[in-house]
Formats: sequence, C-alpha cells, structure tokens
Amino acid sequence: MTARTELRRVDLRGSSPSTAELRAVLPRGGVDVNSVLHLVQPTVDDVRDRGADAALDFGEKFDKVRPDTVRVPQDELVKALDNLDPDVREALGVAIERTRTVHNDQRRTDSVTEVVPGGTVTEKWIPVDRVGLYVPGGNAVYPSSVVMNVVPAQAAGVASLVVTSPPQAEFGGLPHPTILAAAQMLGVDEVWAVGGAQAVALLAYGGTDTDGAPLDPVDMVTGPGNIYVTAAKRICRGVVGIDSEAGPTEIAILADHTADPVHVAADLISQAEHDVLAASVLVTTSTDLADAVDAAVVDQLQITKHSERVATALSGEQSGIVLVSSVDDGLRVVDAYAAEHLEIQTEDASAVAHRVRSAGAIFVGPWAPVSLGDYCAGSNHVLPTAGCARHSSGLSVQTFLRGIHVIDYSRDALEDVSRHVISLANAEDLPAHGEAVRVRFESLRP
Ligand code: HSO
Ligand code: ZN
Repeated sequence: MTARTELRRVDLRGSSPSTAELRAVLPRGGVDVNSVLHLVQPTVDDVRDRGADAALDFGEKFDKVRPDTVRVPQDELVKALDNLDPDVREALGVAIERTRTVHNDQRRTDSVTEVVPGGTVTEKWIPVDRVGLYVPGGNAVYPSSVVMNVVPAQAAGVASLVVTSPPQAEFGGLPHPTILAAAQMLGVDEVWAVGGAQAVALLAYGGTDTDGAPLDPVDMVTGPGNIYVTAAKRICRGVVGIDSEAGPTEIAILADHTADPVHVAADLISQAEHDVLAASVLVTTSTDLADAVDAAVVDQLQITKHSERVATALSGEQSGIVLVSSVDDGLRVVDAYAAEHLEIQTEDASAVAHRVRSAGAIFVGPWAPVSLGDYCAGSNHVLPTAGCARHSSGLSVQTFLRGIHVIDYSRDALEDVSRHVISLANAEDLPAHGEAVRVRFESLRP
C-alpha cells in the first residue's frame, strides 16, 4: 500500500500574529528527555563505578552482543576501509575535503588588546584536549555525521579523539563497518564498541578495558543519539562538556511563485525521510505553488523508499504549508520558527537570505538543497533544532575551543587604575579585594 498525505495548511494572510502565536502555529515534534532521566541515572552510576565491565554488560543486554574489548582493534578499521564500496569511499573523500576547507578557515587567531600602555588582555584560543564522538547504530548509519563531528574538532586542534558506536551482533560485536571506515579515513584510530547511555558514561568517567588498557575519560562529548543517549549527556554535563541536544530534524522552505514545486516537494520529503517526528514546513506567498507542491508530494510519495515514514512525518502536526501575504511576512514566520535548515526559494534569493535572523543553516536559491549541506557543501550538518537557532549555532571549530583571557599589567598600569578597583570593591563590600591591590603600593597604604 502506498502512503498518501496532504500537508496541513495554515493561512496567515491578512493577519499579523505575534511571535508567540507564530510559534504555536508551527508546533514542533520532540521527545521528553526528562521523563527517562530516572531510567538512565542508574546506568550512568553503574558505569561510573564499574567502568568497562558495566558498559559491556549493558551492551550485552541492549545490543545482544559482547565484544572482547571495548576498543576496536586497529586492523578492523583498516579492514573496514579496504572493504568499503569505492563510490562511497570517493564520496566520503570529497565530503571530508570540502568540510576541512571550510572548517580550517574558521580557525581563530588570539586577540591581543592593549587596554592601556602596559596593560594587555589576550584572548587565547585553546582546543579541548580530548573529545568523544557518539555515533548511533541501528537503522541510522551516518558516516557523514562522523565527518561533521571529527573535522571541526581536528581543525580546532583537538589532540585526542575517540569515536564510540554500538556493537552490532551482525558484525561480530564491532560497530557498523561504514563507521569504522569513516573513522579510518579521518585518521581517528581510537574507536570503542559501546553505545547508548553507557557509552556517554564511559566517555565521561573512563575506565580500564578488559585487556588492561586505559580507556581515558574525555573532556567533551558530541554527537546525536536516541532519547537515552541524550538523557545520559544531560546527566553527565558538567563532568564533561556536551554539544547541543539534537531533536528531530527540521526543514523550512520560504518560497514564492518562482520556486519549482518538484524541487520543493523533494526537499520536504528528503528531511521527512529521517524520522516520523521530522518537521517539513513550507512558507509561501503563492497558493498555486502550495497546490502544486501538494500534488508533487503525492507523486513522489509513490516512489520514495521510506514512504510510510515520510507520510507520517508530513501529515504530522509538526509539518505543514503556511500561506503568507508577502516575503516580508514569510521572513517573520521563518525567524520565529528558527528552523534547523532553511531554504530560500524566492526571487532575489540571496537578498532575502541576507535578511534572515534565525536559522541553523540557510540554503540559497534553487541549487542549494539541504541534502547538499548534509554531505558535500563543506558546511556542517550538526545544527540547532527545536528553535535553538534563536540562540545557538551549529557545530564548528568554535565548539571545540576555549577562549582564555590572559591579563598582563605592569606596575604602573595597575597603580594607575588601583583607586577604581578599590572603590568598586568597597561598593560591593568586598574590602579584601581592594586590599589585594593596596598592599602592593606603598603610596596607597593607609
Ligand atoms: N539532515 C541531517 C543530517 C544527515 N542527513 C545525515 C543525512 N545524513 C541533520 O542535519
Ligand atoms: Zn539529512
């Protein structure tokens, strides 16, 4: 049976909804991570206390397989790359090269500011020392996500990287071979066969492998995962840094009468393919386009592979077509929604794109579909979901850097500002703060 669907319509023409109303009109799918925290906490505690043995016990229970060691032997990575489909290998090579080109350009130079003669503040950018990248197993095998997490960390100068992914019974307790091959291509030689909440906990606390080798804790965990992985990241946050929590994927397309409905439908379907909770939203000034997109979606659903999943996502409350009176009104809608991915398919797309304030990534015009950015644009595909684009950015070199202020003042420069430090310290009733300055200068002693 072929699934059929129609996107729900929201007609905002002639109205001027508030930001709150706009957000209510475009609800989001999501998962309630808080509701599983109590289930995940004992797993985290057990791995913290018993390390690799506990992680392997949980793997045996949930993944139905127990590898001999947590760390995947080096020759398995080499073998996986040797056996990788040559077309996939070539494509991954292009994705890595382009992603590296963009991310190498994001590297920061330290800023040195001479505040006063003899007084400088330097902002020094230092990479996180060791990062763990979680790669989900199961249905979603995304070697592209290995690229998108590893490349910015490497470009930032992270010296030590570990990839962890669930052991798969069908691969003899190793993670999926495509994941191993991607790690090998990227020059990551430490891969662990651990998944789920136990993987996050083992990354956070470290341990000792079954063969006695150390499993060093990391300073930061990145990468998407299911609700239990996300809960474990929330629990371990603080012990380790984490990237943002990944919710179901979203695409919003702002389009006018110039857009091609076949392209628009294909792009809406492409993100809906990820997840029944994925959101695909078209915001358009043209009812003709809306009708034509509906028809094109029906056509394309007949032939798309994951039609049931796509149809469920497109017919969900989180997806729909929003009719607006003008591109200006459309911009207000997409800014309020702050989509993970935003395509602009309008006249003067570039000028319209420059006016957008909130989106994870913006895809300009007819030749920049989201799937280009998913793999080979050079941009990163780990982007803020759930409206977090209002305050956060996608993964980049910056994610893996810490900015440290280095304060260097001469005697004269300190003496020059000392009375202001003392005044502020007194105003805050922290006289010992002032005293720490006063004690250095004979002239200031009472
Ligand atoms: N669109 C997903 C990333 C992805 N697509 C991986 C294909 N593979 C979230 O940005
Ligand atoms: Zn995708």
